[in-house]
Amino acid sequence: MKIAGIELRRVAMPLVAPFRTSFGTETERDVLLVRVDAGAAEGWGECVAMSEPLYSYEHVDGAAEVIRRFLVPILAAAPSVDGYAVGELFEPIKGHPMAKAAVEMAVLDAQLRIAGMSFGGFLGAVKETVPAGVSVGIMDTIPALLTAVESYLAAGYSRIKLKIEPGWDLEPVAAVREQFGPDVLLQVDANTAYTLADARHLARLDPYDLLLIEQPLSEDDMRGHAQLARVLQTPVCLDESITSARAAADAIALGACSIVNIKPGRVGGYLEARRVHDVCAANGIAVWCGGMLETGLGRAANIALAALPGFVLPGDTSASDRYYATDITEPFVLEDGHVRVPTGAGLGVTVDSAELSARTTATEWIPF
Ligand code: OSB
Ligand code: MG
Repeated sequence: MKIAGIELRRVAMPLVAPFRTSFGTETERDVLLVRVDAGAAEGWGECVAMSEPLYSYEHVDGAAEVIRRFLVPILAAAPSVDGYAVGELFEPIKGHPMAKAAVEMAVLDAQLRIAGMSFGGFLGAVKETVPAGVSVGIMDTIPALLTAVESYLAAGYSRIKLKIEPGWDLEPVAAVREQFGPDVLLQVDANTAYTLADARHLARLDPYDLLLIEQPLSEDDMRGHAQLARVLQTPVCLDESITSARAAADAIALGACSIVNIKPGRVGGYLEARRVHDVCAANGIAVWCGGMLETGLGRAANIALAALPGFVLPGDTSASDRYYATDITEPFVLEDGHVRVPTGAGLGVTVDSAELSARTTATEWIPF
């Protein structure tokens, strides 16, 4: 495939409600989009880096700089490019998986739109719909949390994930269990807010029969997670720590987790995400698809990925209206607690150009 150029576009997406985690509060998603012009088709990529380096070391301005300064020249110098070539071409550049993933996604989208093949078909999706979970932020009060959880359950979400941090862990979990009963699929996500010294405290979550506890310790603390996993009954799931298929293999071998959250941006793209899935499947490790408050573009690709056979737990693949009043593509909606895997060519969703223009804060065209 021959590429004429790449457009970097910044889009401001106000969230329907503030989203608070142990690392900060988001009220507006500052999204970096990558548009590849391949002549016969254009392809879209969404960079999941956040405005500040609080979830991981990447941030939106940094990702844009890495793309324009290092990744685009590599692609521009290649005689021909496809989705598989992108990862190999970017190998010499260390790190910056979210920047790389956004470019790879855009190239794959263009290539698949030209080939008339869907993202799901390309990745190996085996389902037409996937169950949708929802990630519920830290709230000011327990009643506010219970109101939010009640409305998500009423909407049909099949799994609730509560964000936790020291001071907001046992009480919210106990309150949700007490209010909504033992049958609700419930899990927690600490986003690295604890240390191994909190092991006994975290073991007090055991009686609540949680599906998993996600990333309790630091990103680079594999051994700590292995030690923690030995004292908790709640299964340990890793998010931030799983930066590649190799990291997943290491974590599994060490006993650092028994479940893996797969986020394509965090591992450098959808092809590496599929390799993480394959490593986990080969080891009998359950996976689910994480989210980064994506627009309809990233959501479409995540939902396609979540339809692979190893994704046996509901993901953070919520309906669009959980995040945005209006999206830049047609919205994903809940159907009986599920979202539908797009079947059209490429991502299978169409950008609403009026909506996109209205939300755009900056554009930059880089010809090849
Ligand atoms: O840790 O999974 C996380 C959002 C931003 C950054 C990190 C995380 C999250 C979420 C929300 O939990 C997932 C979503 O619904 O998109
Ligand atoms: Mg997480």
